[in-house]
Amino acid sequence: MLGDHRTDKDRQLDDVRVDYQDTALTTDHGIRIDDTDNSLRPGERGPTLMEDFHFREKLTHFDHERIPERVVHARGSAAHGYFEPYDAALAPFTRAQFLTTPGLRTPVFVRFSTVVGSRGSADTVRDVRGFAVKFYTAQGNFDLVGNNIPVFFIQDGIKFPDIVHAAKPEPHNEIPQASTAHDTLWDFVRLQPESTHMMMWVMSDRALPRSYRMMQGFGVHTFRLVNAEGRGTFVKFHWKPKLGIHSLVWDETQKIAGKDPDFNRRDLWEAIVTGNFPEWELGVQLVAEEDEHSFDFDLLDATKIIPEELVPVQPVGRLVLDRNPDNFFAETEQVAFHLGNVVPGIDFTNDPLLQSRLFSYLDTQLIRLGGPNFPQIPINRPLAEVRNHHRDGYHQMIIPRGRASYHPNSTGGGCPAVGGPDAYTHFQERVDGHKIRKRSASFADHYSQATLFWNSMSSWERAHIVAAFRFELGRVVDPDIREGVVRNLSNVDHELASLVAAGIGVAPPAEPAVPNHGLSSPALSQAHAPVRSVATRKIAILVADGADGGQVKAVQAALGSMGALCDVLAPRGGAVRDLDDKPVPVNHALITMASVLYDAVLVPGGQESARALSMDGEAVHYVAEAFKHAKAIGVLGEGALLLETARLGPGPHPGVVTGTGEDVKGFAKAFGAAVAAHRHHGRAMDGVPA
Ligand code: HDD
Repeated sequence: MLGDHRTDKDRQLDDVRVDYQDTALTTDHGIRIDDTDNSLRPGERGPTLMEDFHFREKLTHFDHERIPERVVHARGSAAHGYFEPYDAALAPFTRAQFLTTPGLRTPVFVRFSTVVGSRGSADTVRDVRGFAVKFYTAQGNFDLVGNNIPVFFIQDGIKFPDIVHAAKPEPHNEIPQASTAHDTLWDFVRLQPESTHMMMWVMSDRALPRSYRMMQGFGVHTFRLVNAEGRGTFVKFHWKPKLGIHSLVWDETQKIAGKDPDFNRRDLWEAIVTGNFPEWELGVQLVAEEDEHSFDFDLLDATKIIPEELVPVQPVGRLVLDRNPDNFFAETEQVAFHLGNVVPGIDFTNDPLLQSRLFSYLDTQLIRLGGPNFPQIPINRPLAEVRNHHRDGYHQMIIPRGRASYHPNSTGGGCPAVGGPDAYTHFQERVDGHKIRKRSASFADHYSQATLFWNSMSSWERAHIVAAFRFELGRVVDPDIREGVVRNLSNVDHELASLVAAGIGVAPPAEPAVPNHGLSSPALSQAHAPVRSVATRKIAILVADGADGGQVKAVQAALGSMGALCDVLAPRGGAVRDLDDKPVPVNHALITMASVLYDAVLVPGGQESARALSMDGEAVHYVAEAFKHAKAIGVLGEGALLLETARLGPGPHPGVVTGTGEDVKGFAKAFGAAVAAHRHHGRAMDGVPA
């Protein structure tokens, strides 16, 4: 579905879009084909003939259909949209016009991904999520290739192959898929303490986003903005989701991985199809060059954040995704991001992780996309004009005319000309030093910010982190590795390490040399995420024959008007009959879905329906499981029977909303508020078997 406007990128893609309606089948060379079901053979039972050019072409193309998947971030999905700055607030800091021209809509293509799993792995695994944005600006493409976690595992990119090898499935048997719960990753972690801060984030709910639309994005590195006078300002980029930051719970993610491995991909796709365009706000943290050394961490160290309480995040613009790709391979798979794609006004810093990426992204596209002309692939083509002396190579798509393919030249009138007001000029930084392989002493503190993160968590976030460490380390076979990690964690917080140790059969660790510093950063906690909204939340309404059809209609209308998406589920597909023998249309049979695919469950009244559902293990499980996953549950009238059958323990329970059925509107309001709160972690739910 198209958004309310078309971008220049969208129009550029028109040139290569192909439709097949009312066309005839041809070979790749345009010859019409009379039969594509039978190969050419002498006699009906004879061998296939070599001269069957259509057969050969069809099979050859098929045989060569796959390209290497991305070495990391192989699984992803993407969408088109636009970015627009709110105002010219950044004009004193950067020449980048797309950031400083109010009302200017720059087309973007955004790809979200998991990191470790292969292309066909499940969406909801515990992992970092990629958040890569290609801005097609009038000054050329700018790629902001970030993640949903603001720090990284390592400080120097020379260690990237090591961390990725350790995290990927183990090399001898390629197990486990899309999971870090195995020996090699944790062996790396215990031996490379700089990864501790990142592992705290990965063990937190940040690694289990409810939706790409409900997660933050971060440029991670400190970049540099450069203004017209050449003055630099350090900058960290942040994306904040309009719908707030929300996560799934671990048990739920594992079940979704089986029930709907495309959960996040489908969510993004459907949100755009239904016109609920995902939106984020771009924010920046700015640090003047002269303040470079005024923090107790190094701005060039990608394992550190700048706490928002020290440098506030200044909102500068919004990103809206309003169009799904036409073709997954042509767009989502072939898009090539590269940190080195910067436009005038944005520059790098000497962050050694950033510097290494400047090499890796270009290099990887050469093997993945098969040669140096990948920038000509439609999704990668800039809107800005491309003119240079690069020539030839596999799959050259343009026909460069004239004799001059060198500079300087007179045969081409000296063109393409060098320079001009829009030309990129690198920030002039004085650099001086000996050639050495050494980390700066300012990169040496690996624990303070891990502790800051832990201290900033609410009690339920801490419980989830401890459970995640217990799960992951519980799957580690080598006891030395488990112990090593626990020792490491003790430097973060002694109680954390002791709690983890208690769950994995490791002796409690010794008190660390440096005690917990006691500092926290409230901005890090999801418990403080300000946005509560019912918009696009999915609600399962469970019915059987004899349901109160009036109630079903009324709650659907009330919740729908708040922006919720309601599905009616029943033991069978099609329709059930209500109290008055009227049909209630059913969206899905219970067995084709699961409570884990919804944000909340609601059971309307109707004695016969409630009785039938309470005898149906599938329906009872919906309620018990939603309870276990801290989701809102609503029951009207006789629907309460399901709460009893699900044996949830004595109420009232936070987030479980009951109503008599007389005031459906009032009930819907209270239930809507419970759904908007996302989860109700204060419940006593450990004893519920689901
Ligand atoms: Fe990377 C892909 C994000 C460090 C090397 N990376 C890739 C993608 C994202 C990130 C979102 C997927 C892009 C897409 O959707 O196509 N990577 C990050 C972040 C990092 C980071 C936020 C740390 C701050 N990456 C990093 C390092 C290196 C790489 C240190 C190597 C030195 N990353 C790659 C790569 C990939 C990639 C091998 C694989 C596919 C691709 O580039 O296009 O070059």
